[in-house]
Amino acid sequence: MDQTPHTAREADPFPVKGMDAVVFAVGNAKQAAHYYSTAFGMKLVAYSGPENGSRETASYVLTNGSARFVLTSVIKPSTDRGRFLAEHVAAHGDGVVDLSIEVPDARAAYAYAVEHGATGLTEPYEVKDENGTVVLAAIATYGQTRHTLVQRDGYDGPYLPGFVAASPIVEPPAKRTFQAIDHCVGNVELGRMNEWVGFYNKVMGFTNMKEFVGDDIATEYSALMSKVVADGTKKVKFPINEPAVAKKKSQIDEYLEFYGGPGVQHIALATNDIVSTVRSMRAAGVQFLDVPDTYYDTLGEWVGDTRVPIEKLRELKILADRDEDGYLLQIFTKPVQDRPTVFFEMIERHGSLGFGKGNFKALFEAIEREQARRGNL
Ligand code: TYF
Ligand code: FE
Repeated sequence: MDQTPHTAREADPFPVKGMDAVVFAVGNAKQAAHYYSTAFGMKLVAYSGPENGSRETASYVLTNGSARFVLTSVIKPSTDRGRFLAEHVAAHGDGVVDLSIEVPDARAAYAYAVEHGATGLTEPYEVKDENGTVVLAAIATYGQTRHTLVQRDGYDGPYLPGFVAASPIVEPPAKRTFQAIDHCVGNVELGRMNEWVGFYNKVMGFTNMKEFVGDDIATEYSALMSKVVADGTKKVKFPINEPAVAKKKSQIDEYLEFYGGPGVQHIALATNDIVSTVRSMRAAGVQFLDVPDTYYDTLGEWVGDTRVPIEKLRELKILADRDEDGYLLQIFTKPVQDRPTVFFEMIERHGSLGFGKGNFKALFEAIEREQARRGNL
């Protein structure tokens, strides 16, 4: 039962239901759909393409629990939308064009956002089919990224009007690899993190979470600064990174250079059995960041007991962190395309609402080793 007092519910200026989808513009959505099916264990559930009236783009919708990815590629641009997507891929490579957010009232959310300084990209409009009606609107965020605001009102189709149900590409794994989107991270230019944090504060009423990487840590070893904003219910969490001027070239600068500007850096996916998740993803060929063995030599001393024995974490190179609320287990993939841009995180939370602050040093050193291997450090 919803225990939220009535007044608290009313007080939320920008209520959200959760992430609706992460929408990727890619060079070859057909092959990307295969990768996210076979390597990430996701299930193809919906499709839109020339066979059902979309002659300009092909889109594959994959889910895993409540997590939804939409992979779109351009077949033949003929409208502004098609040209935008084609140019997005040309400029940025495969990347995220849209962090869609499900809201109870898209018209109200759009009006609030625009009134508080957001750039409106698409005014609220209705789309309907035999499965019901959806209201959509979109606002701009960092770089060429947008937030589509999706009001579903019990819509019963496989994704949105215009999409048809599709069968899985392969049989999904017996055991689910992840079940939700935990957080979505953006990289912005040097000196602009606070501006974007302010954007989410003003435009969406999101508040800052306590975890952040400040000046002190940044110059010491991380070469980045980071703050986290979240909606009132903490279902939507957006960390924002900017490069820091440090001894070495920042991993955020590497991203900005190869992505061609600000954009989504990583998507964290929540699992309740990270060991089996990592085993099956590794077996399917997903590459994760290497962690030096010495990390595990002292881990037990400060992280205490975890569900997974330290030796198993060592074997699979899973990181662990603890704070006053509990602990978390996490691991990071290498970039999933040739450009050193977008990557994923798998995270198993046990009480902790943090982002792995205790791992920042080990993690950023691992990222920098990869950066050096690419000749970008
Ligand atoms: O989302 C986070 O804050 C953590 C830590 O380049 C992190 O996953 C932050 C920056 C980064 C990689 C990981
Ligand atoms: Fe993260």
